[in-house]
Parts: sequence; structure tokens; C-alpha cells
Amino acid sequence: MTLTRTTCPYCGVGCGVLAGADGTIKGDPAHPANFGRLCSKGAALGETTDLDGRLLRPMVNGKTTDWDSALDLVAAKFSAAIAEYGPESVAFYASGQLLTEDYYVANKLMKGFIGAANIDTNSRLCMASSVAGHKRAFGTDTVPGTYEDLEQADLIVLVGSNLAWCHPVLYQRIAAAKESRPDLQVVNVDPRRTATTDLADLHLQIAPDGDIALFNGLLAHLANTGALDASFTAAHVNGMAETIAAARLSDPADTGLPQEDLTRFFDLFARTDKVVTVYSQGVNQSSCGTDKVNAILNCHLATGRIGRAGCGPFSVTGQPNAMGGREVGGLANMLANHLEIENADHRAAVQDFWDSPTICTKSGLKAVDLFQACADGKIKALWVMSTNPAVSLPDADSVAEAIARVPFVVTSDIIEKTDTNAIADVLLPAAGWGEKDGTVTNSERRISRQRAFLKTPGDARPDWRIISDVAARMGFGNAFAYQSPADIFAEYVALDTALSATPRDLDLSIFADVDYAEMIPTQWPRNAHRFFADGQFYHPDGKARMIAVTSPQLSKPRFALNTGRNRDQWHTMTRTGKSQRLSAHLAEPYVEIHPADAIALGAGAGTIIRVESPNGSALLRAFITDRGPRGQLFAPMHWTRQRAKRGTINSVTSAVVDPVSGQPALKSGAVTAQVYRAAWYGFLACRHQPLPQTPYAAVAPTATGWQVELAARKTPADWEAEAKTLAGLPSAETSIQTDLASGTTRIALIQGGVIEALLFVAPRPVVLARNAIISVIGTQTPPLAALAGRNAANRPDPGATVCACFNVGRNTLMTAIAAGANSVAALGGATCAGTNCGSCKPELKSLITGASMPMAAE
Ligand SMILES: Nc1nc2c(c(=O)[nH]1)N[C@H]1C(S)=C(S)[C@@H](COP(=O)(O)OP(=O)(O)OC[C@H]3O[C@@H](n4cnc5c(=O)[nH]c(N)nc54)[C@H](O)[C@@H]3O)O[C@H]1N2
Ligand SMILES: Nc1nc2c(c(=O)[nH]1)N[C@H]1C(S)=C(S)[C@@H](COP(=O)(O)OP(=O)(O)OC[C@H]3O[C@@H](n4cnc5c(=O)[nH]c(N)nc54)[C@H](O)[C@@H]3O)O[C@H]1N2
Ligand code: SF4
Ligand SMILES: [Mo]
Repeated sequence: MTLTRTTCPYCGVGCGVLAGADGTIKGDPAHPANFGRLCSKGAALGETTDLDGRLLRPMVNGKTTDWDSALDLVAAKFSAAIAEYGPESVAFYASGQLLTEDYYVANKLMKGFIGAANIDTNSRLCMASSVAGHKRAFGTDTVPGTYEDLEQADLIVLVGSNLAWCHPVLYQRIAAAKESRPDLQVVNVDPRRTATTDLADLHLQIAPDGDIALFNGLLAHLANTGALDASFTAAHVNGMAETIAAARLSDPADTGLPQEDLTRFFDLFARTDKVVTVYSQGVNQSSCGTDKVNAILNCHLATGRIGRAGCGPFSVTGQPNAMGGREVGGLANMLANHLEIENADHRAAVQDFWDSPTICTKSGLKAVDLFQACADGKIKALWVMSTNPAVSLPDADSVAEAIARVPFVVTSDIIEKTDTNAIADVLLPAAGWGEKDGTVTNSERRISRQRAFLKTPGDARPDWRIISDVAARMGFGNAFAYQSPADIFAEYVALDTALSATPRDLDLSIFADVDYAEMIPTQWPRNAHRFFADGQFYHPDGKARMIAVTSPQLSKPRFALNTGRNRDQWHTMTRTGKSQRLSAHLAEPYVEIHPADAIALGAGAGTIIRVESPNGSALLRAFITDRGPRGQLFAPMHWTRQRAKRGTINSVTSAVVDPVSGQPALKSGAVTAQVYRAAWYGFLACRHQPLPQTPYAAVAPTATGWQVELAARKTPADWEAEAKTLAGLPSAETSIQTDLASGTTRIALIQGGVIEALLFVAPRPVVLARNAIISVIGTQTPPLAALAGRNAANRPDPGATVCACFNVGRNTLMTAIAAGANSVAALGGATCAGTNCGSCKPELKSLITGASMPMAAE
């Protein structure tokens, strides 16, 4: 089997992958991001490239059609809207998951040919605050860090970042560095204890949005104790005096941290020369996200902890090509190649290079405003590419309504049934990972190739080609006559060369003569170049700026809603949700709630909780845990209406944004919580994908088909009929057991002697060995035995999956721990858990230390 060198399509670590058409997936030992490692999502890539659920033909109003008809229609509708209402009446909403070539072409079409800047992307929800903070401090959007800095640092501060689950291979690199050099200190700043906290020497369980008070407190401490780098700041930094004065006004009490924690952290930072501060969504996704970023940058600038190995602020990007999107200028307030829309010289230079009829003159609508403009009827044609805004935007039900209100909506996706596709007029089938070619830039500015190793299925086409084909039909054929992604990359580099006289951080000259086919992972501007080593920044005077920031007025609602990610799911689950191994880790939409809050609400194990705001509500399984503080709820962002009818957490979140960056505050927001008084709870396992209409219904794939967790207020009159409806098996034979004393009913649906579905219902959350139930689906087990709902005596229930690679469950691990396996290595020896990708190691550790709480439904 020949293996193709490519790059993982998930997180911004950007791991190299060796992939084969037979499903082989291996970490690329030669890739400098991962040196052969992969996490659970990367390792399972082979399970998500099948054609199940794929969009394979263009569709117009629900009917398949050919490319020419679809493309003609899209071009005609966009052109007509522009002719009648002007260029600002159309919009693109793109994604950090597009390849650089796709992104470059989309941005060129909108800004240079349509002539508006209404192209924004899901990166607005992701790192817009970092972009804005970098620009304020450095005069440009530069991420100065490299992964090696993490290994060379003596102190790593992880702020609002669950690296163990979200950038697992970086986490593993840090864990390995700490093992070989135990003096390396790790501080984790997060209101919750997470899998990442296990690595930390100090966990600062900060009050939500207490970060500015924390870093202002640090800056004041550094100033008060003479720990600033006076010669560096005198030569290279402006704004120090007023920034320190503002910092001194911050109240340390706003951090919510005990004084001894603050003192320990401040002293650690002050006495450690090599400090890297890694930050992510706990910083960016806040109504004061940009100020948080600058509060962090201020501390690095004031102490000269920047521009040197093992030092510096490090905004780690989430999506595989968030960085590439920034480079090509894919946000509504950027031009291209790190040039500015507001700068007339930049505009003229880009227009000249593109030889374009027009060029946008002002920033376009940022994501939240863009969908508001859709709601207001100002957008007449919208094209959504490689993102699922009906799920991922705050106040997502309103966003879905807004999209539905746009007269003409096009989506490009690889999957047919998404919540956004459900409300679009035209669906364009995109080629997916493994089928297309291009480049991505990871968090450390390293550009790597994605290479095709699979045949493109059906009529799917790569995104760059779809966009170019529409551009040609809009009359711009000459400027979009690309034959391959290599052509586009060459043009992108040529634009950079043409603008080499314009001072910028972006410098692609290293790619000028690159052999695209053979290109190896390469960092811009030059491998091993260290940004800011010479103390030169990009403001006109060459200096950096410290920015005076003040801590916001913190409100204390009864319940604040924090949201984020699970280890084994990627965003709206369109790909990871196909893998039953990945789905086994956490199979339901849940809400973490503190035990004291659970008691106050009267919520016990397995209760469903209704989380609500004026925007909407969600029904989520209670996960009672003291990971987070009292008064804070945490829910994952992953569940869509396709997978859990009322499990989409963004139905509840609000569209509050950071005033500087426009990034939504997705980590806090007042909500109410109450117990959902279900009359019954159920568990259904079945062979074919069900479409339950029950209020609480969480669908997930299993080894033998599908499972659904159920709950509702109204008890059906006839359980037999209900079982048939739920499983979509109207004519199945049934075997029913009813236990009047406990109020439970168990139903087997059988066809041709084969167990097609099993439904278990009870007035309380169903406690059963789910693995045992799932294992008899599709077998000829006698109904009575199947309905027993337990494993055979010699096969204990493994419990909820912890290790996705070897499918090792919690019960198996607890048994091994009880038998004396008291280290991660010993558990690995006893059960294999953690010995492949290692993503579950932090959870293994917390099982050993007893820090872990079982899932409520177990
Ligand atoms: N498994 C997995 N990995 C992913 C993704 C995925 O979907 N699944 N998505 C990728 C993408 S696009 C992104 S952007 C990254 C995101 O990566 P992360 O930012 O690491 O992930 P999140 O879980 O969104 O949030 C991180 C943490 O911020 C904390 N937090 C909340 N409020 C505050 C606060 O006020 N202050 C501080 N200091 N912390 C706070 C939360 O408790 C949470 O633990 O992950 C990437 N990697
Ligand atoms: N509450 C809450 N909401 C959040 C967040 C949070 O922390 N909390 N995080 C936010 C962040 S940081 C992010 S990045 C967003 C992510 O949110 P989205 O971008 O909406 O989520 P994805 O599921 O990654 O959507 C990608 C879509 O592109 C499709 N796709 C995959 N490959 C291709 C391809 O090659 N071409 C095309 N055309 N389509 C493809 C997928 O099937 C999928 O439908 O969510 C944001 N929303
Ligand atoms: S850490 Fe995991 S998800 Fe991220 S790039 Fe590497 S293998 Fe992919
Ligand atoms: Mo993101």
C-alpha cells in the first residue's frame, strides 16, 4: 500500500498524516508538528471518509441536478442581486476549514470582483479577538510562537485552553517535555478543572472573565517589584506608564482567586525567564476578549518575554486553516496577504495585481452582524462554505430563521443533511479531505500540503473550483481561470512578491520557487526565523504598544453558561459523529452542573435539565461534577438538531460580542436551569438510523447500528406502537415485558428472527449495561435473553468508553485500578488503554486519583 503524505483536517496543531486508500492512517514521523503522533480524532480519520451521508450531487430545492444548471443558477442569482441592490446585498460566510487556495479565491471574488467585503468566516467566532489584540499590540496580526518554544519554556501558562482535548498532540509534547524536565512548571487558568488541569502544577480556578484582573494584577506586581525589562521597553515599547497605571486600578478580588494562589502565580512568572502563555477560547470568546489578549501581551512586552526562544504569547488556533484564512485576508475587515482595506495604497496595489474591475473600500459585515443583516432583509443572496452556522453561531435558532429569510441561499458542504443545508436553496457537493489538494497553515505558521489519496466520489468538486466556476459565470473568467490549486498558490505567492515593498510581517518568499507537488511543511517567513527578535514591531514607529485595559464589571447571575468541546467530537459532528468509536466517549448532549446546584434544583443522577435563556432552551443530561464552580454550567457545542432534537446549546447562547473584534462571548451568559420533569426515560438500540420526535432524543452510532437516549413528559398510550414508530419498523414482530412494580417496559422488535431493535423504558433514568444491549442488535439472540439487558455472566459490562482506540470502558479501568494498576503506564499494560494515541491519558490519570465522576446516565 502506498501511503500519501498529507495533513490532518481537524485542529490547528496541523499534524502530518500518512494515509492510504484502504483506510490506513498513521502519524507522519517526518512532520515537525507531531513527529508521528496522532490524537484519537486523527487516528480515527479512516472511519470518517466513507460515503455515508455524503452530498454527492448538486441539489436545487431538494432535487438533484447537474453542475451546469446549479452553477448557472448561483451565478445568475448573485449577479441579479448585485445589479438590483448593489454589491453589499450579497455575502459569503466561509470557514477556517477551507484550504488556503479555496479561501484565496473566495476572498478575491468578493473583495476584488463583486467589490464588497461581505465575506466573513467562522474564524470570527474563533480567534478574531486574538487578531485584534495582536494588531493593537504589534501593529500586525503576528503569531510569534513556535511549538518548540513550548518545549524550551520553563513556565507554560495555559489560559482558557483545554489543550489535552483540543490540541492533544501539543499537550502530549508538553507532557513529554515535563516528564524529561520536571522543573518545567505548568499553570492552568480555567474556571473548570479539565483534562488539561492534570498536567498543571497550579490550577487558577478563575472567575469567568476574571482574566484581565489576573494579568493586570500580574503587571502591577511586576512593576511594583522591579521585574520589568526597562531597557527593552525603553527601546521597543510604547504606552507602558498608562498601562501600568490602569493595571494598578484592577481589583484582584475580580479574579475570584485566593491571595496565596495569586502570589504563587505572580512570583512564578516574575522569577522565570522563559515563559510561554498559551491562550485560546476562554480568552477569545468573551465580551472583553480583545482586552484579555492585550492584558496577556502587556505582561510579555513589559518584561521582554517575547522574541526569544522559549518565550512569548501564543494564541493557538483551533481550525486546521484558521491561520491560512488570516493570511489570505478572509475576514471582513482584512484585504489580502496581511494588507489593510482602509489603506488606499494597499487597495490600489491589490486591485492592480488582480487586474480587477473594482475593490471594496470599507470593511464588510462581521459574522453576527452579517446574520442580523440577513434577518433584516438586507442580504439577498448568501453563500455558506464549509461551516454550519445554524448550529455554531450564538442564538442559533434566530440565525437559522435569518438564513431562511434570505431569498437565495447556497451552501457548499460534503454532507447532505446538516442543519444549515436544511434551510438552503442550493447545495453544492464539495470534495472532502482525502479527495482534494491544497495547503493549510497551522498554529506555528507552518504551511503543509493536504494531498488527495481517495477518488472524488459522485459529482463532488473541490471548493476552489466551484467558486472559480461561479466567478466565470458572473463574467470574471479571465481572473479565475485556474487549472489546479498549484496555480492559485503560485498567484498568492506572486501577490506577496508584488507587494514586497510594503512592510508587513507576512513574507512568502520562501515559497517563490517551491515545487508544489513535493512541498514539505515549511514555516513562513523563513524556517526558524524568530519574530520580534530584533525588537522591531509593525506600528509605524517600529515599536510595540502596551494597551491600558480595565477589568469589566462582572455580573453574577444565578447560572452562567460556559460552553466548549469534547475530546472525541469535532464541532457539529458531521464527520467525527460518523465514527462509533468516537461517539462512544460521550454519547449525549450534557451539562456539567455542580453537586450543590444539582441538590438545589433537585436533580439526581441521569436527570434531564432544561437550560434556558430568552433566546431559547436546550434539554441536556445532568453531569453532576465539581469540575466547575457553583453557579456555572458547562455544555459542549457539538450537538445539532440532527443528533439531538433539543440538544443544540447555541439555541440558548446570546449574540453578545466583543466591541473591538466582533467575536461572540460564547463562554458566559445568564441562563436559568430547571429539572425537566420527564414522565419516562428510555434507551433504544437499533440497526437502522431512527428519526425520533421525542422531546429528549440523543442519537449516536454504535458498533451494531444506532442508539437513542430518550425522555419525555407525555407517556405514550401504547408502548408497542411507540417502539415501532421510534425504530421506524411498523411491521416488526414484538416481544414485550412489563414490570408493573417498577413501571418498566422492555420491547424487542424482531424481523426474520433477527433482533432489529430493543427499547427499554422506565419512570427513572434507565440504568442498564448499554454495551450488552447494543451487542445483541442484528443477532439472532432469543428475545428473552436480549431483553435481560445485561452481559453474560462471564462478560462484565465495560462501562462508558474512555479509550476510544481500544474501546476500553470505565468499569474495566476501575477494575484494573482496584487490582493494583496505579499509574497510567500500569493501566496501559493491564488494559491497553492510552497506549495508542494517548488522548485519554489525562482521563486515566483522573480515574486513578479518584478525581473523575461517572457520567450521570451510567
Ligand atoms: N476535540 C476537539 N478539538 C478541537 C475542536 C473540537 O471541536 N473538538 N475544535 C477546534 C477549534 S476550532 C478550536 S477554536 C479549539 C478550541 O480549543 P479550546 O479553547 O481549548 O476549547 P474550549 O473547550 O472551547 O474552551 C477552553 C476552555 O476555556 C474555559 N473558559 C471559559 N470561560 C473562561 C474564562 O473566562 N477565562 C478562562 N481563562 N477560561 C475560560 C472553558 O472552561 C474551557 O475549558 O479547539 C480545536 N480543537
Ligand atoms: N457555544 C459555542 N459555539 C461555538 C463555539 C464554542 O466554543 N461554543 N466555538 C466556535 C468556534 S471556535 C468555531 S471554529 C465554530 C465551528 O463551527 P462550524 O464551522 O459551523 O462547525 P463544523 O462542524 O466544523 O462545520 C464545518 C462544515 O463544513 C463541512 N465540510 C467538511 N469538509 C469540507 C470541505 O472540504 N468543503 C466544504 N465545502 N465543506 C466541508 C462539514 O460537513 C460541516 O458541515 O463554532 C463556534 N461556535
Ligand atoms: S492533534 Fe489530533 S486533531 Fe489536531 S491535528 Fe493532530 S491528529 Fe489532528
Ligand atoms: Mo474555532
